[in-house]
Amino acid sequence: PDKTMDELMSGYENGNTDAENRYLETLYYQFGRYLLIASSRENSLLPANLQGIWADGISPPWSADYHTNINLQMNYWLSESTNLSETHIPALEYVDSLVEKGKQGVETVFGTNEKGDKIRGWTIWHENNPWGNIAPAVSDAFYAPEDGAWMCKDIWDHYEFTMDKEYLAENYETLKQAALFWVDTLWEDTRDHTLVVNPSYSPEHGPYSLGATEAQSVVWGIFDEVIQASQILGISDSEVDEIRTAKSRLSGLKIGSAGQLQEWKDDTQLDITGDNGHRHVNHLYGLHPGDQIVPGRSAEDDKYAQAAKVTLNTRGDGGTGWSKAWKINFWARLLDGEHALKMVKEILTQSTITNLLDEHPPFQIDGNFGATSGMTEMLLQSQGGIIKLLPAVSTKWSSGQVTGLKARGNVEVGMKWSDNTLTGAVLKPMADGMITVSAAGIANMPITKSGNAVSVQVVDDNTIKIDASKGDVY
Ligand code: FUC
Repeated sequence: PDKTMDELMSGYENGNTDAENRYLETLYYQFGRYLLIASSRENSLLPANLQGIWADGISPPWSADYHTNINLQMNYWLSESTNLSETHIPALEYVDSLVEKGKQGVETVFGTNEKGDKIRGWTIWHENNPWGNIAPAVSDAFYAPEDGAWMCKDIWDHYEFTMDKEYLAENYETLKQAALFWVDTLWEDTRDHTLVVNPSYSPEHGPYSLGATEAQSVVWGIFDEVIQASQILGISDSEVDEIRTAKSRLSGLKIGSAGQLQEWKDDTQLDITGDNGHRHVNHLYGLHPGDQIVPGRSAEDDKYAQAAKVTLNTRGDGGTGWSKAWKINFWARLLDGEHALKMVKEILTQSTITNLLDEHPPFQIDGNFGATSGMTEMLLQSQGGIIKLLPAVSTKWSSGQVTGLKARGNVEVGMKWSDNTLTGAVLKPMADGMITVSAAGIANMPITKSGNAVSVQVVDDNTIKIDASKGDVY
C-alpha cells in the first residue's frame, strides 16, 4: 500500500480497505517470525528475553530477564508451529542450564519431607536470569514453583513437532525429575483426598490457596508428558508408576456457580466479580498452551471449553499486550475465529506502536510472538492428536492461502481456502506414522499421495486418518 505504517495502523478500525487490513495483519504476522529469527537461533547462547535483543540501555524494564509464568514461554510459542524449530534451540538449552540450579533450589527451599526424606527433582520460580538465578522472588505475587514444569512444555513441544526420539531420550531425565518434584511435594486435600499444590498462588493474582487451577494444570501437563514419553521410549519403572498414580489422584478442573472455569479450587465470587479484568488468565493453561481441554474431543472437554468461554468473557478483552496475544490463542483454541480476530484487532490498535512492536506498555516483545502464534492457531492446530485445518478462520479472512506451517507429528502444511471453506491442502509428513486430519467436509475431498489417488480411513465427514510415510506428499 501507499500508506505509511501510522496511517495503515490508525486506518485499521476505520478507513483502510479490506486489502489494506489483510496486508497489515500479514505483515504483523511475519514480523513476529522475523523478530524471533533475529533474536534466537543456534549459537545465540541465550534465548530471546523480554525485549528480544532490543533492550535499550543498561536498566531495561524487568532487567530484560526471563519471566517464566508466561513471558519466556510465549516468546517461543510460534517457533515450532511456524516452522522455525531452529529458533527454539536457545530456549531449550536455557532450560537445560537451569536444571542443576533448580535442584539446588529444591534442596534449599523444600529440603526434606515430614519423614525426613529428601525431596527429589528440580524446579525454578518466576524471575530467572542468564547467570543462573532461579530463586523465588521477594513478592508473594511471584510464588510460582510450577514454572520448572511449565518450561518442560518447550521440551515436549519440540519433540512433538520434530518427532526426534533421540532428543526426547536425551531430555527424558529432565522431564522426569521435574515431575518427581511434584510427586514428592503434592499434598492430600483431606476434604476430598485428591492431591493439590499447596501452597499455590494463582499467577500474580493470588491469594494463597490449595490447588489453584494453573498450578494443577501445569502439574497435570508434566505428568502427562512423562507418561507419554516413557511409553514412546519403552521405559516402565517404579518412578513412572508413581507419576501415573499421582496423576490419577490430582484434583481436577472445576466449574463454578456462574459457569466459569474456576481460577481456584474453591468456588468464589472473586472469579466472577472481583477479578478486575486481571491480565493473567493462567487458569486456562489447560486450554492453551496445554492440552488438558480440547474442544470436540469429548463431552467433558466441551463442558470445560464452555466454562473457559465464560471465564474469558468475564475477564474481558483488555490487558497488557501479551495478555491480548494470549487471548488470540485462547479464542482460536475455542474455535471462535471471530473473537480471535477481534483480539488481533485489540492488540494491533491498543498495544502496538507504529513500528509494530508490542507494548505492555512499555515495549515488551512477548506480545508480538504470542500474536503470531495465535494467528497460526486460527489457521492450523494439532494438539490432542488431530491436525485441524482452518479451525478458527474469521469471515474477514474468508479466502486465502498459506504454506509451510507445521503440525505436531512433524507434518508441513499448506492450505488454500475460499468462502471460508478449504479448497485444497498439501501435507508433507517428515516422519512415518498415522496422522488424523480434520476439516469441514474433508472425507469427500479427493486425496492423492505423491500424485496418485490413495484411499484413506474415513472417521466421519470431517475427519480422516492417513497412514503417512516420510517424504510423501498428500
Ligand atoms: C509478568 C507480568 C507483567 C510483565 C512481567 C514482565 O510479571 O505479569 O505484566 O509482563 O511479567
